[in-house]
Amino acid sequence: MKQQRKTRGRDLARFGFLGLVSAAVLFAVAQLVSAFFAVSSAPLVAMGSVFINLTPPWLKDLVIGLFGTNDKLVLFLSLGLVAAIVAVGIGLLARRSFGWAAGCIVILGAVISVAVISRPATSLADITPTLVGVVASLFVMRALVNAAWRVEKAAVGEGPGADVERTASRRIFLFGTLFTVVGAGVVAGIGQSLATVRNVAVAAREALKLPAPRTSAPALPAGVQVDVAGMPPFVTPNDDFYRIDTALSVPDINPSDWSLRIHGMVEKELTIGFDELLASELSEAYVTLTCVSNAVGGSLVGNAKWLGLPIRDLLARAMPQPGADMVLSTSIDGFSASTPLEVLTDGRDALLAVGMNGTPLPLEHGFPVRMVVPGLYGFVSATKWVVDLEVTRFADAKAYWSTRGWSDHGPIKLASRVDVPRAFAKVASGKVTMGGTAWAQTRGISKVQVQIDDGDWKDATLGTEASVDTWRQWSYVWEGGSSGNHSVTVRAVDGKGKVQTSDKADPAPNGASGWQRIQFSVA
Ligand SMILES: Nc1nc2c(c(=O)[nH]1)N[C@H]1C(S)=C(S)[C@@H](COP(=O)(O)O)O[C@H]1N2
Ligand SMILES: [Mo]
Repeated sequence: MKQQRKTRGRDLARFGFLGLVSAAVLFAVAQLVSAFFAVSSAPLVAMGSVFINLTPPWLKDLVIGLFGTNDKLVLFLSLGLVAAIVAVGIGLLARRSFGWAAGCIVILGAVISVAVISRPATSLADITPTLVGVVASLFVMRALVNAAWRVEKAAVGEGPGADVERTASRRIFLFGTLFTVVGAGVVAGIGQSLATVRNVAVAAREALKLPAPRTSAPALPAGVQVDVAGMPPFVTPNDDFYRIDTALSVPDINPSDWSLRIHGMVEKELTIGFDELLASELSEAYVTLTCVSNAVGGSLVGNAKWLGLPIRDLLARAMPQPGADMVLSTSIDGFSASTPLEVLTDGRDALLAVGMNGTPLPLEHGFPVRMVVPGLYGFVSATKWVVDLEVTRFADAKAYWSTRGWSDHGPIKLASRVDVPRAFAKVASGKVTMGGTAWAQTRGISKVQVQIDDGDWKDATLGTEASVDTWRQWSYVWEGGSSGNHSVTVRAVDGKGKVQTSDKADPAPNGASGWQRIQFSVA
């Protein structure tokens, strides 16, 4: 009886496992073939993207809050887990009926195909990788099912040769699945490398030489970087710049195919290509970007020198009509942002950017062209891989996150942060040099104050201001205190004299607020 149950368990495990392997073949083969089609033709990318689009604000907030910029990895892992469970189910079904299991694989293929077609930059041909994957998967499943049955039959076999057959059938199943698993891994790996090699944006970016700006950013004054060990650099290197977007795979845009259409409530609709953009009067500016999902004290903020065409120049050519109050910018991958027309025309450095810290935009940061708008959170302004600007009205159109519970306006809230010491750091006794960052883009920072434990608020020393559109560093020397636990709280005052509010707010729907307090201890 016990033995029987054990045997039955093994039989089921064998089929569950072959389901898993068959599904892996589908994904691996499709991954390989997708190198020759649109980026979103890869099943995991397409399914993940659809899933992201369905993400409600609380979930986005939770995932970004918990995992920060690892949010995509988390999505892939969860998706993989769900796929694995479904695959095991299909394998078990195959023991009852291969036909039904095959039907499930076909249905899975259909679901993936729908996901692929629903992506903005795909056509019908892009379901080819999935179809090839389905065929390969069915083929493999048939073979593994046969091998699994052979094992089960051999188990009850009697007479001469039965033992030999038992061993042989087990070996065939074992090596068959092993071979398939390794094969799937190799195929997926080759697919990954092929996709990189065939990526036109990578090559185009390397070949691109950006023109010099007509208007350069003023040189950074001395003292923007305060002299405190452990502070982040005043200008964030591209590789360290936070990345937030809904794109599971970075759009692969050939700049020579890129164009931007400006239309809607304009007198003169126009389209601008990449060469024309590069040949126009580009400006350069330091602008600090901030994500609305940044929690109090968080790191979804970065400062870079951007090179681009002032968006007001483009809008002036298109001539917005009276009554228009918004520009809806759309990315090639379907993301969109609603930016007040006024903000884009009031003279601030709102750029159609092509350069970041002296290089073409990195692929993840919007290559070849993105928007950068001082003073607004990224979700309502900083469209990467931008291809369309529609002049419209807030009453008539809604952007990506605004249809998912977030606000349709997003001015950046006055914020300040402690960078040194780190939370829960142990500092030596004696003087403690503290440092941090504060920002209130378009208004600037006029004062930062710190409070140790429950003491009086003390003015911090401000680093030099580069511009009102950039963050500002601060430092403070604390005389030190008794050994044991202490806390430091920070608050800022903006250039208009407004004090940062202590009212706590979550990131959704329009940005976090509240003072950051961190704990540390003196040795
Ligand atoms: N195409 C596209 N552009 C986008 C987004 C996106 O999801 N897709 N996210 C926006 C958000 S929420 C932010 S905070 C900024 C982040 O820009 P970064 O990744 O270069 O830091 O990009 C904005 N532009
Ligand atoms: Mo964001």
